[in-house]
Formats: sequence, structure tokens, C-alpha cells
Amino acid sequence: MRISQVELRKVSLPLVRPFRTSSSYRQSITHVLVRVQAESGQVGWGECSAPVDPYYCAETTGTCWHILKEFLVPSLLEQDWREPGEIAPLFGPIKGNRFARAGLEMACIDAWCRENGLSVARWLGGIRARIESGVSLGIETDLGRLFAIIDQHLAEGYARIKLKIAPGHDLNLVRSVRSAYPSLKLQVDANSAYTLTDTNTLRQLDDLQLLLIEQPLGDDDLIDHAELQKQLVTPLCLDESLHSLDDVRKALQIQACRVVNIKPGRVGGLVEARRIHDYCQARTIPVWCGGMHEFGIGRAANVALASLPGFSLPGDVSGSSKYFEHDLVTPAIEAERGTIFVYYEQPGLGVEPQLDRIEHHTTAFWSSAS
Ligand code: OSB
Ligand code: MG
Repeated sequence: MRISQVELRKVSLPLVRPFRTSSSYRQSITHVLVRVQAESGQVGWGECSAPVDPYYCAETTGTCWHILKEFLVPSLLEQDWREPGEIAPLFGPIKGNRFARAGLEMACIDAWCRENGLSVARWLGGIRARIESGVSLGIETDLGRLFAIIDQHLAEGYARIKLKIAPGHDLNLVRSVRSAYPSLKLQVDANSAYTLTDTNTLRQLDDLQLLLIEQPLGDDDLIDHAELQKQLVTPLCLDESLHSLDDVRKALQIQACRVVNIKPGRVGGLVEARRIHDYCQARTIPVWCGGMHEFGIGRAANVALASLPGFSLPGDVSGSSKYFEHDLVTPAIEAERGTIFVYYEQPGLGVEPQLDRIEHHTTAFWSSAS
């Protein structure tokens, strides 16, 4: 397949509920959407899910825009590739910038799957008819409000709850939730807010029957995670630290974690995400699909990925209405009794981007043709 034209759009949607983590506060989501058109006329869409600010990772909406326009798109245009595994090698000497790569690769995969009458889930090797869906809740300072939000999601049937924690919003908060919901599938995510000097606090989480503790320490600190994991019974799970299969291999080798969060954006796309899945599956390491508050395009890719057999834990891929009043695609991706349907018959990502809605929320546009 040859891509002859690429369009980029910065698109913003308000969140239905503001989202606070240890490092950021967000009321809206701005992602870069990528539209590719092949020589055959076939179109595909992708989404770069890096946040607007560099508080979760180094990449941002702005860096994705820059790297795509100046480097990734020029290295892809008019190049011949036969299957999705051949896309990333075209990016050659470009370092890092994995969210940017992932969005462009996703658009190419969508176009290629459509051309071949194949759904992305089927191409990946998915086997699940529905994926098990959890929710990730931002930090709420009012406990009554947090309980009301948890109640609402449990009533909707979600299979597990993830709470964001931060120094000062940790033990008391998680203890209160645990005592109110003794049998809830519960996990926490610190977004790298702690250091080994907090080991005492983190060890007390061990008494709260958590499924896992996600990214307690620095994004660049596998060694300290290995040290912490030795002192905890609860499995550690890494998110920010893992940018590639190589990172996963090293983390598991030194036992820096026992569970892996896979986000296609963070690792450079669906091809690398599947490699990580296969590697972990062969070693019986549980994986789950994380989220980046994706719009319907990136969300559809997450659902397809989570249909692979090794995704044995409920992920952060919730129904679109948890985030947005109106998403950008039809059909909207929604959870039903805590699970989301996987498309195997519809070609590509299985969702149709609504151009009028997308244009309405577009704040910047670029085309390789102009
Ligand atoms: O750390 O998993 C994270 C959202 C944006 C950036 C990082 C993270 C998150 C979430 C929410 O936890 C996941 C989602 O609901 O999409
Ligand atoms: Mg996380």
C-alpha cells in the first residue's frame, strides 16, 4: 500500500467530568487525528492520544503535530509497504515520539484492513466477543461524591474500579473505599508520584486487597520499582516506564513489575502492542489495556487490542459516555453490563468518523497536499 496524502487535525472535546491525577487537572481532551489516503483512494483514521501537557509523559499534542508534519509523514509518503509490520521501519532513524508514530500507524492499519476487508481485531488475532471494561476515576476530594461516582459505575455494570492516588490522597482514601466496598475489584494508579522514601506508605496498601498498584515511582526508574516490588505482596504494574517490548523485557527480567499495562500509543502503535502481548502471554504475565481518554477512533483501536487472549484483566477502556457527551464516531463505543462489543465483521476499526462533528471541534488543520 502507498499513502499519497495525510491530513492532521487538532480536535478538542470537553470531558463530562473533570479529571485530576497526581500530576494534572483536565477539563477537556485535545488529541491529534490523522487521516491517511492511499493511492487506491482508501481512507484510514488514527489518533495520537498524547495529552496537551508533558505531565504524564514527554510527548504532547504539540510535539505529535510537529514530529508528524516534519518527520513521520514525509518518511511514509509514497513509500511501498505490504503489511502493517512494514510501517514502523519506514520511520527509520526517528527516535522516541511513540504517541506520534502510533497515530500515523493506526491510520495506515485502518486503511489497510479496510482495503483487505478485514477488521483490525481479526487482523490482530482477537478472540474475545466482548472485552471486560473497568473505569479509571480521577482524584475526588469529597468522599461522598467519590462513593456516588463509584455507585453509578457499579450500577452500570463495570467490572472494576481504579483510583488515582497521590501523596496526601492515598491510604485514608483507599481504606475508606475498601471498607465501603469490601469485595470490589479495586486498583490504584500513582502516575509516578512517589519515591522509595515513601515505601512505608506504599507497604500499607498491601492490606487493602488491591489487584495491583500502577506506576508508583518515576517513569525512568525500573531499578527502584524492582526494589519496591520485593517489599510488597501486591503486584506492581508499570505504565509510564514501558515504551517498547525491550522495556517490558528488562522490567520483567529484574522483576520491576508483575503486571503490564499496554497502551498502543505509549509503545508506538498496535504492532508493538501486540508484540508485548505475545511476549507476556508466553510468560503468563497478565496484561490489560490502559487508556488515554481517547476519542472513538483511538478507543476502537484499544477495544480491538484488548480482544487478544492475554488481556486477562479488565482494562481502562470504558464506554465513551463516561468521557464525552457526543463522541466523534458512529456507532458510539459503549459498555453494556461492563463489557464492550468487539467488531470482527466491519472492516478496519469498525467505526465511522463523523467529519461534520470532527470539523466542528477542530482547532488546527494541516494537509500534506497543500
Ligand atoms: O495513567 O492510566 C493513566 C488518562 C490519561 C493519561 C494517563 C492515564 C489516564 C487514565 C484514564 O488513567 C484512562 C482512561 O479512562 O482512558
Ligand atoms: Mg496509568
